Amino acid sequence: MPGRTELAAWKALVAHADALAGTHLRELFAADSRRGERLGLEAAGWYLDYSKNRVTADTLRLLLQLADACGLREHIDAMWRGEAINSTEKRAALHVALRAQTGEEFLVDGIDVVPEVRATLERMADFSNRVRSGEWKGHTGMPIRAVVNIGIGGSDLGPAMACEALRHYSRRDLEFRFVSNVDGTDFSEATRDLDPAQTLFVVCSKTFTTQETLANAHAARTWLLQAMGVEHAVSRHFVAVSTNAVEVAKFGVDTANRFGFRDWVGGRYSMDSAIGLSTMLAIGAENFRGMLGGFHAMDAHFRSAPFARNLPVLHGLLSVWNTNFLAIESAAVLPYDQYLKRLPAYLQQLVMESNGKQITHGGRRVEYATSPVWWGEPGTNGQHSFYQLLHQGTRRVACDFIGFRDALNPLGNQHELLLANLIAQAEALAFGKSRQQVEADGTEQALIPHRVFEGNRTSNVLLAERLTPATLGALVALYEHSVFVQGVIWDIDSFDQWGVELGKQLAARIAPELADPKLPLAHDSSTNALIRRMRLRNT
Ligand code: G6Q
Repeated sequence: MPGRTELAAWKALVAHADALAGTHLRELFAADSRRGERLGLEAAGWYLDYSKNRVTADTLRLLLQLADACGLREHIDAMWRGEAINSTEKRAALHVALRAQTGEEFLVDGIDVVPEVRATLERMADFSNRVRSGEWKGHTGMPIRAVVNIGIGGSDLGPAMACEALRHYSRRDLEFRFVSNVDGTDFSEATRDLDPAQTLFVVCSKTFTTQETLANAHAARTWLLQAMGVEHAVSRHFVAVSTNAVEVAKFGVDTANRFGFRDWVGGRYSMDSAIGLSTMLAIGAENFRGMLGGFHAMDAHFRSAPFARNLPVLHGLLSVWNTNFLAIESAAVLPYDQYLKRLPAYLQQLVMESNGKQITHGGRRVEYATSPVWWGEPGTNGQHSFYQLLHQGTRRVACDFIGFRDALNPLGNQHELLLANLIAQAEALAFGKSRQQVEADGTEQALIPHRVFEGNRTSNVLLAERLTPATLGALVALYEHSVFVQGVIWDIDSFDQWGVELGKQLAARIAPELADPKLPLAHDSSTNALIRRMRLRNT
């Protein structure tokens, strides 16, 4: 198969981007009075307005041709069939099976995995009902009042984001904390005001070998045992979520309290697996099922809608357009909802760990850019911080604005203010403010260039009626599938993460060198000097 840049659709897009370079969004809107509605699309409770992307009908037609030329339909089918689309790890990536609905079947190596998924969900529901009702007691007979999730990366960011996003639906008499960093401060600050007798630790680790998580889990064990005195207290205060039953048992967690999942669930795609146990403890089993329903609604849309009307497909293709043909190197996710304050961090991992790659499935180096840099903050806070660069900086950033029509916490007219800001920002980025307008304001001559906004800056607006477990699920599924679409176009494995290995190996070598000043150092001169400097505390 020819490389991506050899495809006719790719070449046509390069030429098309050139031809479109001088066209401003103002002209595109002026030429079509219905553009704002025509370039809009609704699915699974979400409305995407993509009219403020620098695209025409031709752009979309060529992007859809590119998708066909890259075999997007076949790749989606392969994912759903449970094929080993994670080519470097030779595994399926079947997170869609985690939200399968009645009657659906997902096969991995010829075995339907849905019954096991269902059984795990039942066990999670039973356990969380017991904890939430107070039936589950700690070692001294007291009910649980605080849940501390210990995990990192994919075993932290999803539940941490979801617990925050769905706080409105959560039990307010249960406290939820998340410990991920190997920095002892994280654990110490998370637990300093907790009562061990009423604290439950949920240790989340797919492998149960992750250095940071094991260090924190051991710290938690020590913290608990110092208060309880007896080893068997552990079984009332620790549960584990892991694929590794052997290591969980070695740690001392009762195997009855292990919730499993399979290796076809990648860490950053695992928030709706048993890794979501803390989320279920917070919002209850019914709401968790509601969230899975939202994921499933977006899955079903992604699987069946024609590409031209397919929300994740268009979202992904627009990202490819921005990245490869408009040379936009960065994307900001800007949720206008305080509950979504952890969404940018969650998406950073989902997007950049998935598509921050440079080697194709076939082992060749790519000749084009892959994942943009993703970042963001909730609005309106970001407006008083980095939006200056979005509007007038020399770099282009593609923005995703996210908002909800209904306020969960209505307070005077604050929700209208919030939404007005969201809509205004997208408008300002696209249309800017011309020199003539600035002059007409009577602006002092010297300030005119400073007050001009050139506009023509790309954004998507994603709107839903209300932040619910279902709309959150659908939103995450939208991004998961968008990332997949981009990975298919770029011909990379979106489901591995070899890039995190080297640092881990070197840290494992340096840790003992820091601890023992007598060990000889054989790194480069900078690394040696840094190690020596940090050893000083020991000498
Ligand atoms: C996610 C990555 C990574 C992983 C963490 C934690 O896709 O694989 O972020 O989730 O390294 O791994 P464990 O769950 O095995 O502790």
